[in-house]
Amino acid sequence: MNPNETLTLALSKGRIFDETLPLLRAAGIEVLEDPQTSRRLILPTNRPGVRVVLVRATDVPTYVEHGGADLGVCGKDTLIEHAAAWGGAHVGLLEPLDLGIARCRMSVAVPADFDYARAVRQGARLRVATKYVAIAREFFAAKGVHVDLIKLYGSMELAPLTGLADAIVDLVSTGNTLKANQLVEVERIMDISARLVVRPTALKAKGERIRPLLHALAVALAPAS
Ligand code: PRT
Ligand code: MG
Repeated sequence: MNPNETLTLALSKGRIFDETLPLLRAAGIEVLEDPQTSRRLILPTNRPGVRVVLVRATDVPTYVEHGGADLGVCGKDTLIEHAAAWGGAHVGLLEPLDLGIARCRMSVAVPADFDYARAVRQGARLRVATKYVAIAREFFAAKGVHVDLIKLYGSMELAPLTGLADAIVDLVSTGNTLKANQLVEVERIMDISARLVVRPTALKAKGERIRPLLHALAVALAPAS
């Protein structure tokens, strides 16, 4: 099939894939292979000309922006950090739908025995470990708290336990991970959910295919009345 006629949707394995599947199904799209059992990175669907590509969650905006995919699903956290990585410069992505899936919150957490409120009141300089440097920088700057940000790529929870940091900024959903590591949530920075993103040039070139899909997804999201 002519690549100009193919619609490519970028998803990441795990919760984004799992939670997007029912929405696609409601929009009439069945993904024909299971990423748990298949090693393929390009998955066919029941719709000729619609395919899914599996990429790292943090690579979804890049794939969509640069034409590796036409649409994608990724967390608002990822979108904010992606935009900031480019100096807040214009990122060529439209965000037409909040899919309301993969919900969680971005929070500040500290060891249970650390008096965060007191440290902030006293104007202490906090060492904060996070994967979400842009969100953390913006949040503490707005609060007028001085921070040394320590960029990590995973297991943020470990940082305060080893003395690497005083606090972390991370995603929280059930709170079980924090609890298991004797950390407590002391600030809720923002609520997070996954968004559908589209490249504007794809919408222009393939609008007759993309718009009905956006519409069907929006209908699937609408609360049943
Ligand atoms: O895992 P990988 O390094 O490949 O990439 P990723 O972590 O970016 O991907 P993935 O699939 O883990 O997350 C994709 C998106 O899901 C994120 O960008 C968020 O928008 C969203 N999401 C929703 C979450 C969570 N909930 C979540 N709980 N992403 C991560 N977590 C982690 C959190 O970082 C912490 O380690 O789960 C842990 C906390 O969970 P609770 O339930 O113990 O509070
Ligand atoms: Mg993860």
